[in-house]
Amino acid sequence: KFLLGAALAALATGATAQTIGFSQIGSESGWRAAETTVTRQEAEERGIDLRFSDAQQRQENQIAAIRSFIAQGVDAILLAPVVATGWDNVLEEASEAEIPVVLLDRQVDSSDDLYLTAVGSDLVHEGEVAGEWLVENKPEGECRVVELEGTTGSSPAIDRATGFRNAIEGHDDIEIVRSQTGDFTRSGGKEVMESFLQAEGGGENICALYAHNDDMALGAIQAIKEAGLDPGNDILIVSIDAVPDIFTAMAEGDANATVELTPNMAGPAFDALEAYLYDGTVPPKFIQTESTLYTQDDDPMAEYEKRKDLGY
Ligand code: GZL
Repeated sequence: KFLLGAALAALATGATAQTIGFSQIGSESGWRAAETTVTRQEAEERGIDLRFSDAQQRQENQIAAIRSFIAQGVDAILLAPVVATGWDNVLEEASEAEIPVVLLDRQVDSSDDLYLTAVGSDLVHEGEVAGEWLVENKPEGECRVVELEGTTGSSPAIDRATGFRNAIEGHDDIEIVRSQTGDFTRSGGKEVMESFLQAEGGGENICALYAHNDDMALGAIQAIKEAGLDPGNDILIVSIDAVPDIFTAMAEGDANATVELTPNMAGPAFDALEAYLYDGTVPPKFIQTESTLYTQDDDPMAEYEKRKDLGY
């Protein structure tokens, strides 16, 4: 109560708005690095004292960071949860300390009583957009697809797999023949794509790659080239995030389509927190960000220019 009162008093006097702890997953992808950059910028603009923790993609480090933020008596916590399960206890502790938690870019299986709101895209819909692009752009006949999944147990890996399968359902000439996690990293995408190529006769009979993020697709493109094949033509490449480097790949004909994920989850999160801390406005449990498809027809280098300085 005291904390909330202090925060309200501070806000009422227009003093420094809030001290907010941010438990970030890590920097596994260009998109994640951009999210961190944008969050710092948004906090700076709002006069928020941002306490930042990089968990190196380990849930135990995130849990420890949240406990530290509670001990510091922060006014609120941002959490990008690396996986969907295992959060009940620490979220209960934040709730008991009356510190609101806002989820960024991934979801948790915990009861939504345990967080104020979640800011993110419709992860299932992203997978559907990717799958629909393949349905409409695949070559005639059978299309054997390999899939690079995100971090095992993360809500984007689960939901993007679901969405893609929703879209290709009923199209019997499209078949996902191999799926494996590349952990959302370029190196992971390259290593797993190398194994897919070896397992699939050098890649001659792979029609398309669906990667849950652009960084894994970019790693896979390297592996496809090293195998002597032409990414974007011999093997179609569809992924998610819309990072700058996927647009240069598109301009070179090495990638075909991406679904944009904004790195600015913090803006809506800070807005919701200020409304909540300042005048008790309770936000909806989910604040959805847009998902837009970009292909080689959308002037990729212009899209690259728009994004190249955003901290990816
Ligand atoms: C999705 C987000 C994913 C990005 C990846 O909302 O959690 O995590 O698509 C990142 O680039 O690793």
